[in-house]
Amino acid sequence: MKLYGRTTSFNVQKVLWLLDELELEYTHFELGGRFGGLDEPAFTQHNPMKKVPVLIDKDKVVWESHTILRYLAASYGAETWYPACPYQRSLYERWMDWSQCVLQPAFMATFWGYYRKPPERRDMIAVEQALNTCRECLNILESQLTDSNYLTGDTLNLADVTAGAVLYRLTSQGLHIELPQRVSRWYKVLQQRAGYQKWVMSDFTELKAREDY
Ligand SMILES: N[C@@H](CCC(=O)N[C@@H](CS)C(=O)NCC(=O)O)C(=O)O
Repeated sequence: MKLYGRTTSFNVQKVLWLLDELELEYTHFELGGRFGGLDEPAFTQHNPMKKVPVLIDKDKVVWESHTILRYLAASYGAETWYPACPYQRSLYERWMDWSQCVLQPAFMATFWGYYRKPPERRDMIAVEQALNTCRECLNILESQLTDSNYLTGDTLNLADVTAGAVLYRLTSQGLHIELPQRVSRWYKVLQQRAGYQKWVMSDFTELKAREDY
């Protein structure tokens, strides 16, 4: 299996984390960002969107990070990663979709509005508004979390991978945001996973004030 995409990409990190959770063997190729290569015909024939991550599994090509996560979980995960029952799957898939449509855009607005802009180009009113949306999202997560260690049950699943991956940069980019109590406990549990430490909690300072990719 081959995974293409720069390690500093948040969307690539989710896939790398899952590959490690599933204990799969793969070769990782840095691509995009300062590594370039997204306009090369050899790459665009795989992903016409010219974006990373892209997974190649033998003769199969998969792009879009959440589609890759579902593909890996369905192909190689145990029942807890991809239950046969559609309703059981929907219990975590709704959080994946919510992450992509609501949580991640709010976080990205803070990251691109603050961290990836030089100070003189920051619109701090817009950043604060996005931060407030993130706080609302954290409160939603807080009400979902129970005594269980994970977002939708007793084991780690794709809801945790997608929503949980946001927490590191959201809390490490220099903006003030407090995690509610249960979210904070959940974050501590995620931080103990080797894949989270290795891929999600990795250095992202090369993205500071970088607006070009
Ligand atoms: N919705 C897509 C977004 C893909 C995307 O925007 N990838 C970014 C990195 S996070 C990218 O390829 N940017 C160009 C670059 O890194 O050069 C996904 O989840 O896979």
